[in-house]
Amino acid sequence: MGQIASEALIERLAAWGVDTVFGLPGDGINGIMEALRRHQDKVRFVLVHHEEAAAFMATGYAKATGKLGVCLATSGPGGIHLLNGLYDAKLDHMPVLAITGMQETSVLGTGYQQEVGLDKLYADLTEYNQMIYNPAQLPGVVDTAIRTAYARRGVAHLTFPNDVQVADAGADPWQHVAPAVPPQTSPVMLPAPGRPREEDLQRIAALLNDGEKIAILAGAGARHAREELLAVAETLAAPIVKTLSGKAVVPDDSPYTTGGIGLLGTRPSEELMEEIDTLFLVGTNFPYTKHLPPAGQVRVAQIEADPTRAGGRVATEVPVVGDAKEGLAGLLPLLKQRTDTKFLEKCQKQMSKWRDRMADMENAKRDPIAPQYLVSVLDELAANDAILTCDSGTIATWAARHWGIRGGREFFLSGNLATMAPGLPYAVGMQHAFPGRQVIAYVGDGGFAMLMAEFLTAIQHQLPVKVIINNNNSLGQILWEQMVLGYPEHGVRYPQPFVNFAAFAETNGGLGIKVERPKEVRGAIQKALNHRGPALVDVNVNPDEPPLPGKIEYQQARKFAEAFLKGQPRKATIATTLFRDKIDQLKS
Ligand SMILES: Cc1ncc(C[n+]2csc(CCOP(=O)(O)OP(=O)(O)O)c2C)c(N)n1
Ligand SMILES: [Mg+2]
Repeated sequence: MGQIASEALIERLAAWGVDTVFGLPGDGINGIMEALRRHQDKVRFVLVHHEEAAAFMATGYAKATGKLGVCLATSGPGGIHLLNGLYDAKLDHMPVLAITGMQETSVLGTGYQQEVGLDKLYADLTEYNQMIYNPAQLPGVVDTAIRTAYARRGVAHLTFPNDVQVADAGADPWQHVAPAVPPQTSPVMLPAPGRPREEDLQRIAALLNDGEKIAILAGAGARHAREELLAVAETLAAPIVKTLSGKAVVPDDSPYTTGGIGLLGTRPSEELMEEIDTLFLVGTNFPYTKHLPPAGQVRVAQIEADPTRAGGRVATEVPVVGDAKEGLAGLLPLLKQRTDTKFLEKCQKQMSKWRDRMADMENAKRDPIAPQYLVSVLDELAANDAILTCDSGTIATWAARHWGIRGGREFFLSGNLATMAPGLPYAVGMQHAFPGRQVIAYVGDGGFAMLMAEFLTAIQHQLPVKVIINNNNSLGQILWEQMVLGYPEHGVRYPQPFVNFAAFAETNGGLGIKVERPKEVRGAIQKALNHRGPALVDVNVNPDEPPLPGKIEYQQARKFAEAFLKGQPRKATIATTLFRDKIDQLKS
C-alpha cells in the first residue's frame, strides 16, 4: 500500500511533537482520517461531538501545555463549527493548527455540495492560511504553518482538497517553473530571545525606583514568572493586581496580591488604582482601561512579549519588549529595596477586610444555595495542583473571588473572547495533556448546555474530568447586566423546572449528582472528586444572587434601582440577597 499525501501531514505533526488531534470526521477529510488511522501509534485522534469543542480542546491544550493544539474538521459545516473555538485561540494568543477538508480541486468554484471557501472565511482569524493545491506543497507548508502558529502565537489553517489528501505521497503532477520547492525543515521552534535590552531594563528600574506608591498589574504573560514577580513585589513593596487570565500568576493568599481587577475583581484592587503614582504592567494587555488610573495621573512602565502590544493600552512612559520572567530577573538587581512599606501594608489591611467579606458570603446556611458557598467548598476540597476551567458568566465572578490559587493550581477561561462554553472542552483537552491531574470544569447551566455532549467524550475516552454546574436556570450574567443598564430583565431565565444535568451524566455512565440543598453540597463535591471516572455535580443555586462589582459606583446602583422601579421581576427575592443593603442606602 503506497503512502498517501495526507500521511506526509500526519508524519510532520508527529515530528513537531503533536501527539493529539481533536476532531470529527466527514466526507471532506476521509483521506486525512485514513492517514491518522495508519499512524495512530504516533498521533492519537480524539473523536468529539461538536467541532467547536474540538477547537476549544486544542486551545485549552495549548493554554495548559504551551504546545501546539491541533483540531480537525470536515469541509463546509465542520470548518464553520470550528470558528468560535479558534477565535478563542486567536484572542488569547495560543498556537493552534486547524486542519480542514475542501472539495476536490476539479469541482472548486462550481458551487459543489458543501463548498465553503474556508480559506476565505478564515481570513480574519489566521496568522497563516493556506489551501493545499498540490501534494508537492507537502510537507514544507505544514512546517511553515506550525512555525507561524508558534511564532505569531495564533491560528494557522491548512485546508486540503479531497483529491490532494489521497494523492500519492510525493506526487508532483505539474511541470516545475519555480526554481525551488517548499523545503522540509527541522521541526524546531526557537522562541525569540526573551531578555529585554539592558538599557531598557535600566529605564524601567529608574522609573520604578522613583515611585512612591507602586502597583504591579500582572497578566497571563507572567504565568511562568511567579518567583520573579514576587521578588520584585517584595523589593518595591508593591501589591500585585491580577487580571482574570493572570489569576494563577501568584497565589491568592500571598501578602503581595490584592487579587483581581475589573468588574470581577476586588475592592482593594479598585481602590489602590486611585492612589498609586506608578503602574508596572507585566505580561498583560488588559483591555478594561476604565479600571486603570486615567492618563497623566501615573507613570507607567511595561514588560510585554509582543512589540505590537507594548505600550498599546495606556500612555506608557517605558514600554519594553521581552519575556516577563527574563525581564523581571534582569530588572531585580537594578531595583532599590524600598523600606517604606506603608502603602503595601494599607493594601494588605484592606485585603484582609475583603477576605472577611468574601468569607461571609460563603455562608453554608444560605438557602437556596449561595454560589459563593459552592465555590468555597470546591476550593477547600480540590487538590493543590488542580486545574480549574471556567466559562463566561456569573461563574467567572464566583471563581475569580472564591477559587483560591495555591501551590500548583491553575485557572483557565476564555479571556479576551469571553465566550460561553469552553470550560468543559478545555477540561477534556487538558485532561488528555495531564492524565494524572485533577481537572475540574466549573460552568454555568447555559454554557454547559451548549456543549454538554462533550461530557460523553469524557466518558467515552475514560477521562476523569469533574464538572461542577452552577445551575441558576438562567443566563445570569446578562440578567444582571440588563439591570445595571436600568432595564428590567428580559429573556434571560429558562422556564422552570431547573434542568437535571445529573440524570444525563448518570444515564450515560458517568457519576451524576443533583444537589438542591446546602447541606448536600460538601458530600457531593467530595464524592465527585474521589470518583475515579468522569463525574458531574449539578447544583441548583440561588438564581437571584447578584455578582456585584468590588466597588459599587453610584451610577451602577442608581441604574439597578431604576430597573426595580420599572418592574424588575422577582424583586423580593433579589432584594433579600446582599444587594438589599444597597437599595436601602439609595432610598434613604
Ligand atoms: C457564545 C456566547 N453567547 C452569548 C454570550 C453572552 N453571555 C455572556 S455570559 C452569558 C450567560 C451565561 O449563562 P450561564 O452559562 O448559565 O452562566 P451564569 O451567568 O448564569 O452563571 C451570556 C449569555 C457569550 N459570552 N458567548
Ligand atoms: Mg446560568
